Amino acid sequence: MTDPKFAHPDTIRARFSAAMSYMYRNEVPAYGTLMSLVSDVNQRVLDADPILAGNMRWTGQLARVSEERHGAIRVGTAEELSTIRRLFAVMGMHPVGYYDLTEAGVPVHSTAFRPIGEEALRRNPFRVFTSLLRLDLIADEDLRAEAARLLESRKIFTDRCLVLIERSEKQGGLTEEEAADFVNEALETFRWHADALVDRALYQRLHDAHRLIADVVSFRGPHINHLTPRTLDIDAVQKMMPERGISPKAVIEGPPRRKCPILLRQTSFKALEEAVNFAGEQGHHTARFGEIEARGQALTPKGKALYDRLLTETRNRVQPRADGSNAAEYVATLNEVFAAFPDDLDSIRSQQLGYFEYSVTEKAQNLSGKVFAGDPDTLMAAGYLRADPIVYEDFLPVSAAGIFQSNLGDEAGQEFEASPNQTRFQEALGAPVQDEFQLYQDIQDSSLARCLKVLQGHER
Ligand code: OOG
Ligand code: NI
Repeated sequence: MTDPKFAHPDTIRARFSAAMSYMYRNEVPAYGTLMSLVSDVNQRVLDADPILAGNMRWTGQLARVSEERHGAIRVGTAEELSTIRRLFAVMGMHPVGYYDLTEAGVPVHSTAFRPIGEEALRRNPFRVFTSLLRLDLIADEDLRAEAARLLESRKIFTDRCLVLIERSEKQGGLTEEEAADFVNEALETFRWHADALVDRALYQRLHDAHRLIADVVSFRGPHINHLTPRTLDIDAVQKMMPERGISPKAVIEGPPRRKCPILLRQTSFKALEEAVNFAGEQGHHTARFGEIEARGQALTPKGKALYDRLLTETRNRVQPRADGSNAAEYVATLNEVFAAFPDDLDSIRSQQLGYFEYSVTEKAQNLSGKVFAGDPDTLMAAGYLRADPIVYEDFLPVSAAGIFQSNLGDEAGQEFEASPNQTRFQEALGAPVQDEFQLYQDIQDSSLARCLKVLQGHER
């Protein structure tokens, strides 16, 4: 329970997400163009598909979809990461999942800060994919020491922001006034700084080691590098982007288009080239880009394993080239291989491939007072219980690697020893990450228990 004298963390998160979106729109105008394209397409989809619109209203998603987005940042040190964790906690965002990107040639490991629990997710599902640079993977020892020194010397949080985080932790929340202050101060951490911390020569050395290292180490803060609206038809947006002057990456990451969408499909457009002042000398850097995503159903470990297997099989047959020259072949293969993944909700439910949220139907509600016996399948067949897919709230490492690569430049895929290290990551974070499967399982279990209680007359 949130103390009524404090602003609700969900409200602080919604305000912060809106403020971030406003800031990013001003910094990266193409993001504004993308937002309006996404909102046009979403409206068209909802107008054309009243069943989808009805289902989204029923599950409380209609209200959230136009406000929905994720962002991404990259930090340099354990101290930065653990303070970011405390900052996000003020707005009800907690670390979920561990993603190792070394396997894909990107020297970071990551988590997603996001709200937990159906209520908070319905109110505002804003998430931030947060990566920690793996300095230990820089081979050049001098450069590593130099990078570490730069990171130690920078301050990515305002003093006032740190005071407010601490106050929130001590008081158990922030008053309305403090919350407004906090949103402004927290935003500073994510702002773009055109004045680099380094001169051009050092930037170049960092860049040569890996573009991502230059992006993290050369600047005053972990600028938000993209902000991603959620679309209901990613293929339509992908197709229409060029009409609005935006050129997307070659293929959509993730599963193919399906009747029953699963997990997450994403596409992005290239980073902007931005003018940077390197200790008085002009130069440029590319870091920030745009992305859109379509979210489908969260999968169980069994469903996820099937997804992983089919994606691997697809990529063993065709590796999508960055220039798009084999995009059609890749998509055809993806469709062919994924034919093995059931594409109707009954099969997905009976084979326990995906998570569902249960609710009592209007039909049962209208017969109030009646007691309904039977197991969930019987109750569903009788039309008293319904099961809607739970939306996937997390990320996919192979897709994330594709997104990283598309905006880092295609030469950036570098070989690193795959070295997942969740223990080290959690030490840096100062807390364990939560298991995403458990969170979906909890939502499924509690929704079913609630429904059975109502239907069996224990609670009316
Ligand atoms: C993060 C890339 C991953 C996603 O949506 O998978 C990501 C980054 O480039 O920092 O945002
Ligand atoms: Ni993203």
